[in-house]
Amino acid sequence: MTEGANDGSRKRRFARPEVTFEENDQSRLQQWRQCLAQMLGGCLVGQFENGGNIGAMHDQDSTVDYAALKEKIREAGRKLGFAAVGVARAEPGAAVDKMREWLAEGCHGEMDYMARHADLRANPAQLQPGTITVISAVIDYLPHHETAEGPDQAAISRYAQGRDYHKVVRSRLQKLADAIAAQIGPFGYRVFSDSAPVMEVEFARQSGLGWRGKHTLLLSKQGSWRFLGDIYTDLPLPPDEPIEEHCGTCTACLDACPTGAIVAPYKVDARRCISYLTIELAGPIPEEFRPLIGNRIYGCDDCQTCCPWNRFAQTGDPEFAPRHGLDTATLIELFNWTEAEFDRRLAGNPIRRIGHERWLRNIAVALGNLPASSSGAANLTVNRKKALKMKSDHPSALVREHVAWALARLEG
Ligand code: B12
Ligand code: SF4
Ligand code: SF4
Repeated sequence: MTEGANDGSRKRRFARPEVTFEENDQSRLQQWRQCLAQMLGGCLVGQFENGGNIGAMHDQDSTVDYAALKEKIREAGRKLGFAAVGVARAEPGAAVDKMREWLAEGCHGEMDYMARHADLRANPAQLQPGTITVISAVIDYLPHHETAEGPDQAAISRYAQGRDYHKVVRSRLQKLADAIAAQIGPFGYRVFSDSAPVMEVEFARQSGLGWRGKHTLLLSKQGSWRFLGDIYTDLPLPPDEPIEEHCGTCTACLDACPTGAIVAPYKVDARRCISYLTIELAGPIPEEFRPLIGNRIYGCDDCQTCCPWNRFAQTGDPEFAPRHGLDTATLIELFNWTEAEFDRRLAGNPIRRIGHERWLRNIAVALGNLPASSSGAANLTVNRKKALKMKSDHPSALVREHVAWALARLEG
């Protein structure tokens, strides 16, 4: 899962260039003002109305109790559905050197933007001038505890079975920013969720929202099925303390990874990761990985399903509940979606971003990976071959090549 190409495209710049916000923020702000007043006690809403311009930077004010403000922000965050909110200094520290090593080794594969934007990632104030503080927030997304193990079932990673988190998380962060403005007046900020070069896991870790698991994701005693989002801001909020790590001697995620992508604790070589291979990679999936992908057609959850801490995870926000039967669909059913159906059914879902061609590429690979032992394997093979042959002359060379690979495997 990676950053949206450009979160600035739908934003309008106002008088002060350091702050951007979405087109309809002013009208949304009006609607929200009433409920924000209730949420945060309403004391400064009048001032906000008079102050007006959210595009201004925050004038540091010795009369503001920033520690108390932080607690109010946390409380407002909880009311907006965030599982937790924390604060860090806008200094990613030692994680930057590790990121540069990772890039130097080429672990980012074809995700060129990771290398291109490394400096912005390392320097928050370069991305958003005036930034001194990061407000980190997490939203739980676990849609259910089921795993896609039926012989003809498609495995779609859990984060992608419901609504697109980029929009949901950023829209809630915007509401949180509105709530802060209602409290203290205009301040400088920008909201992100996997939408710009931001070291989200590192800031969440520094904010005390969890520790970094050996799979590199943010992990907490409530598990790792959480989306992260951030507000870069010029508010001098006091930072929270990081929490203790609790991976101990466990190596379950390293052992469970089907492709050996967690090459060392705290290090994922994206080029081997099924999430990268099925989502980020535009061209052919290297043949050595195809058999290892199994029935995973979009992303992979194995390093999380095996994690002992996820036994305690609760079902997440209803926004991320499965839609269009993506939790139970069969490979053949999804393979037969026309491009128009793909576009229509997946509107508002992150999968749509990969496009129909990569979708067919991924499903072709999964169709070629017959489960090792399943009753009715002969029937399965016949049905799969039939579906694959229907796409043998697909206009896309990428699809044709993966279909041919799958057919050869089923025949061999
Ligand atoms: C690029 C990216 C990917 C890439 C690379 C993943 C990776 N681990 O680097 C790919 C496409 C493979 C990917 C996959 C997934 N992703 Co992704 N991804 C990102 C993205 C855009 C950037 C992450 C990044 O900077 N990676 C680069 C490396 C250098 O950074 P790093 O792993 O964080 O840590 C390095 C150093 O900091 C250092 N380090 C840091 N601390 C420490 C500590 C010690 C002791 C040591 C030794 C080293 C060390 O070690 C690493 C270098 O080896 C973030 C969003 C964002 N803007 O942050 C989402 C994000 C990390 N992804 C997310 C998710 C959900 C996933 C998937 C689960 C999706 C799926 N189901 O398929 C998988 C999980 C795979 C995995 N185990 O990482 C979520 C994670 C939420 C969480 N709970 O942490 C994020 C935060 C998006 C979001 N806003 O919610 N992703
Ligand atoms: S997402 Fe899957 S392939 Fe990627 S590191 Fe985790 S277990 Fe390995
Ligand atoms: S599986 Fe074990 S090592 Fe991996 S993140 Fe979970 S607790 Fe840590």
